Amino acid sequence: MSELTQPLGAFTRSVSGVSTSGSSLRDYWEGLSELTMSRLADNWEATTKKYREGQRASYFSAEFLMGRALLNNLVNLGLVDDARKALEDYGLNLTDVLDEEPDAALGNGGLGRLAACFMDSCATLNFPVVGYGILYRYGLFKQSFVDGFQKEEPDPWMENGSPFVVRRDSESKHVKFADMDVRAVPYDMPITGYGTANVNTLRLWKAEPLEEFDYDAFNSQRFTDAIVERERVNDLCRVLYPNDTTYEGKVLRVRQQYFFCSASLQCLIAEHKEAHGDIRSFGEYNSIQLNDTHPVLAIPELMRLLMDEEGLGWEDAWKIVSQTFAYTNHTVLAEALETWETSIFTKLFPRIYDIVVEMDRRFRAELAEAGFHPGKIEYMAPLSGGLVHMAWIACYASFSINGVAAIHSEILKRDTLHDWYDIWPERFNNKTNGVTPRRWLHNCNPRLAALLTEVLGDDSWVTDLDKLATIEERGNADIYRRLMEIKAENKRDFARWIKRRDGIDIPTDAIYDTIIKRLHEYKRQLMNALYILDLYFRIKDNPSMEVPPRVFIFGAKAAPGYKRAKAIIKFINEVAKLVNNDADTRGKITVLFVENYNVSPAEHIIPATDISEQISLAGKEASGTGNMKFMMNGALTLGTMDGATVEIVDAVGEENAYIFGAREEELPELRAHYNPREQYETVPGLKRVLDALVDGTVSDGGTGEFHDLLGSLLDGSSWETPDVYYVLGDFADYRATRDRMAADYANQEEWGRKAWINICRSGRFSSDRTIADYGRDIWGVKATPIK
Ligand code: H2P
Repeated sequence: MSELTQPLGAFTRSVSGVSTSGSSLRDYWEGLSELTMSRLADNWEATTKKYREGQRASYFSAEFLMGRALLNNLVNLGLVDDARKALEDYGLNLTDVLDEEPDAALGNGGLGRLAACFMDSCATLNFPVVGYGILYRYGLFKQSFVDGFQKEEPDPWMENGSPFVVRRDSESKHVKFADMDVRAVPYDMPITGYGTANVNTLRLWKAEPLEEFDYDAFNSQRFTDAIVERERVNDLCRVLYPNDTTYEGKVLRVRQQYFFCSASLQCLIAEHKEAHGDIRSFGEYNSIQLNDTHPVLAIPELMRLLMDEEGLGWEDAWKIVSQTFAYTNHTVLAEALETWETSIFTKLFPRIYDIVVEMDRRFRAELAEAGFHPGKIEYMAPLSGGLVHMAWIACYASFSINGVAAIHSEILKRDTLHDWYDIWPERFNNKTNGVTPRRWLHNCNPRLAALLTEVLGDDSWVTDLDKLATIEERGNADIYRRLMEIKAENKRDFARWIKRRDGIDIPTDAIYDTIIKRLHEYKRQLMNALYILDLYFRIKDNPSMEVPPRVFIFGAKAAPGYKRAKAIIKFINEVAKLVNNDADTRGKITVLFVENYNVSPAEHIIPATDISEQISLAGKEASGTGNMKFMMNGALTLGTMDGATVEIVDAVGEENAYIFGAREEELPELRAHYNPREQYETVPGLKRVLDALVDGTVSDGGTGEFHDLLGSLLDGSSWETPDVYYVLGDFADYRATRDRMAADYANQEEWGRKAWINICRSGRFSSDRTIADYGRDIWGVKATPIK
């Protein structure tokens, strides 16, 4: 019997209210989770207390894409083997129980997942950092395919409670809007680290009515008024917004942003005063990292709290504010530069609007004094054209401004934020993203983890990924063979998983070639699908053509309002239908579009993948983080010189990756003479696949969406130039490179050698490195172990 058998039984009975034999898998999951919570409680409390004493940082983010918590916590507490044995004592297996946990999908994609990796690294490094966000009732929507079209359904991930979220009523705060007052109730999630007793905190706020009911209204028979009012407050945290919001969503979105910023700041101020007495030292002890512009309302809100609640004057308050905030930009696309109609501000919080007006006045005066051109001042001002410019406020008030990969940070300085860089070059810095090697290697790929530990002689790589560099030279034919065997076993696991999950059969003896990320035109999933269709036609033309068997894996959600992205999903599904059902190509090429892609599916897909598709148009993908997860798991990158792929290539050498496509610096020149129609006519294969969009080969179900897709590539429209993302321009090189890569796979030893080099050189893409950089260069925090 395992040490955990008895307590597991007790916790499971207590959640199910029946005997262990009558308890469901879900009850066991909950029981084991409660048991885990009981094991970390004391250290959690001790960590929280200790962190309040010294210098600390807060990570403000509207998104935290956490995924599942139980396995991660069991690993960190060293309880995996005991838990497995305990469950066996009840006739159950750990994997089945872990599968009961819903993903906490409080994010849209890379930005939210980065925040989650950061939480993991902060805890592992014993850094006094707390994450602050929103407890959405519905996380990212659940995706299903109906006749190949994406359908969205709400995902009530916490409807049955969550053992890993603890409500802390006593620390509730009061957040005021002009039209409503709400209670902000914190729900805390423990963040365990690897190889440490420290347990950090992610604090997610939920909005509730100040009083559960307006009893007067209720008693005077106005039931519905009372209930409507209550629902209005509950609406606040109901849904996570996708990146492109409609006008109706905007007011609510701004409300959400202000809500969590205000509550978090009130909390930080109260804790600071308790620990240090004087509010004036707030900026010396606190750094707040703004994860994109979503939490930028924290800037005027901190001004308000310092002036209106703490009695400071503007100058003193501004000094504190400009010591406190640091801003991270995550994209050069339009969404990087959130702007809100001033009417939203005056409606929701007139006082915040007044503060922004005063900021704007001072900013304009400062620049005029320094001799700036009025046109430039107008462009850079916090308020202009009837809009509040959140990114400009962030740049004005923050002492640090960073991009998320070297190339991206350079583009910020050169283009997106060039005017600010001109004035305050010292504020700009780069922090290349990273991913946690616990979730994305150690936990999701145990076979590879065991091999690395064996070769290194210990498992110190789990918290010091650079250690892998020291074993690179031990690579030999035997290691490469074992690596390929591990990959093959992971493929068989993955095939079993997808069979069980979705009832789909896929070959296991094939190259697994994967693209998993948010669906966006710039990420060019369309180019990938066009290649597959072209390959299909080539095999049809020449059935005896030698092609290594390949499985093309997709995972992607499209924002519900993003029509063209949804059309691309339909197109990929159409290609899958065509290719998978044709006897001429069956077994040779298979397309698998994994429904409802999320963190947990990624944990199955990545260890099984051979080829990591990172094919965005150069200059558009700020960093990418999937590219790093694949590299750590021995997939080779097929990509453009974009985002962090540039640094991956720098680490492994171009000979250990497959790089194609226009370079960012070449594009302006290429574009000047670019004619997509000419590509269509002259690039081999292109005409046929593009025609297939509209000649009946595939069907958009009569929606006209494929006509629109084709039009966007060939003709553009009055508001956009044709082929904005240069799909046709890069196609020929993509095709040649991808063909060459597939052919190279035949040499397994050589492939294994390249995979080994990728794994061994992935150290710099650990989020431990990233967080150490933030801690040292921006936050000034130090490791603060409780033991
Ligand atoms: C974004 C960028 C990625 C970047 C990530 C984290 C917004 O993620 O586009 O290039 O790696 O932030 O910095 P995503 O597209 O996946 O939502």
